[in-house]
Amino acid sequence: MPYPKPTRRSWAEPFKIKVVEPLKTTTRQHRVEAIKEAGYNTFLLRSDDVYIDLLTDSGTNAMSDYQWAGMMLGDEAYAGSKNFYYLEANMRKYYGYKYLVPTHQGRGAEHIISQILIKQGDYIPGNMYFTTTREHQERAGGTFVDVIIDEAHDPESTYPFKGNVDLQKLEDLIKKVGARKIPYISVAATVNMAGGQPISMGNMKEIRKLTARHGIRIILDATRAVENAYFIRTREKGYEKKSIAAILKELCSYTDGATMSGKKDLLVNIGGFLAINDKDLFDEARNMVVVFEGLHTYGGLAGRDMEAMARGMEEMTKEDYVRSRIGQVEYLGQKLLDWEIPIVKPIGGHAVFLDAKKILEHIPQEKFPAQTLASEIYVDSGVRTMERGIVSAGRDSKTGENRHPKLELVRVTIPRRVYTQAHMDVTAESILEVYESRKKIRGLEMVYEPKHLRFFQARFDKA
Ligand code: P70
Repeated sequence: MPYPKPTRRSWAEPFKIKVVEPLKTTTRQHRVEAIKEAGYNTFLLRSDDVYIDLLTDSGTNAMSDYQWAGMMLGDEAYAGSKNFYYLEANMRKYYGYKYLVPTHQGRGAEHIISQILIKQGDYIPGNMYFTTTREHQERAGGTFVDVIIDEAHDPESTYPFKGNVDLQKLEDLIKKVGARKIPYISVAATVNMAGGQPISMGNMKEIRKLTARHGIRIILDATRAVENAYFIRTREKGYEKKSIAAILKELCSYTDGATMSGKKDLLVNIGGFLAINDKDLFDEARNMVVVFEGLHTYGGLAGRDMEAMARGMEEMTKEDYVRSRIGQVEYLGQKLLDWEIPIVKPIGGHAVFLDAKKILEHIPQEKFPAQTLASEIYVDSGVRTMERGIVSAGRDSKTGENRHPKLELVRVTIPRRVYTQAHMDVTAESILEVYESRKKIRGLEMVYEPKHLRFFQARFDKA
């Protein structure tokens, strides 16, 4: 009997499952009460009340048997653990920087580099803000200046490298405030708040040229640089045949150092580091880490955590892994696009970002459309997502006024190697359900606002 031949898939998850963690389903009534209790903030839900957890890809990854085996080799010495030296060697091999300072996670490294390099009254340009990064820059007395290209603020633009720095904006800032007031430019790869969008190698080279002329450093936020490398390979001329590992190392080679949240690319649950080429800066960083994190050979981590990170580095650049990782995000995003649900285009590396401004166009930004949408998706299915809009943007540190970001998004974030394609289908169907009943949805009002990084603990009520 003739039958329609399906198009053959070119990839499947490059692993099989050895251990499982049962998921819990809940009733709609239970979820209505749980989200009310949580002040309509998905950060305040208990994970026990969540079915599919797409809050973040940070520290939520599944480690491999190779990493778990490494955990047993943890050398829990206070000083000079062998796991540290292995991590240092692998950092040099995969990222190419000279010196390593381990930290408990990414913001630990952001704290140290900000305190060392930023003086009161300095300016730190960057390709869009990230919450913790900007917070540390401001605490050190600096002012963050967004120099990302305009396309990044437009969810509809399909420009392939929406993470790029606008060199004119950077040059204008240098002219305006003078290079001496710019200790470094903070360049993220990929750009989380823009929708997981990559920066091109060509752009990075141009940034290097421009900053070299003015003696300004480049500090890379390498948190998701592997995913960025994949986009360079698939989208940038001249890189089609290069390995992910070679692209990653080349990208880092144009920068002076990096802050890293190991909880993403490194396929672990905790950990981070600061990497730097300058010996004097390294000495200062090593001096600071003992005050805030721990001795310079563990930085707040157990030996086993450093071992898992070192082994994660060996797995993160494997071609089949990266393709399936980004392929899974793409699969979910494409489903939503097929149903004409507004999302940020192109589909990002670690998440699909729903355009809450468009989906809930009847709710003004002051009534928190993205916060509202995230809580509605949770009530519909128990799928947990995250607000990335006006709540996350916080208040201007000088005027105290609310910032009004152009992007009002809900991030549907995919942990690495954790969920299956069926989980993606269930998620997409829930988003569609909420999308179809969008006209009935009302906004929220904020009833409690914490002082720092308010999105984590803010509470809301129905408006
Ligand atoms: C997320 C997490 C962390 C992160 C990042 C980039 C590009 C640095 C860090 C900090 C966790 C998070 C953080 C703040 C608000 C919401 C969620 N991103 N740079 O879910 O690293 O968390 O290890 O200190 O994405 O995107 P760390």
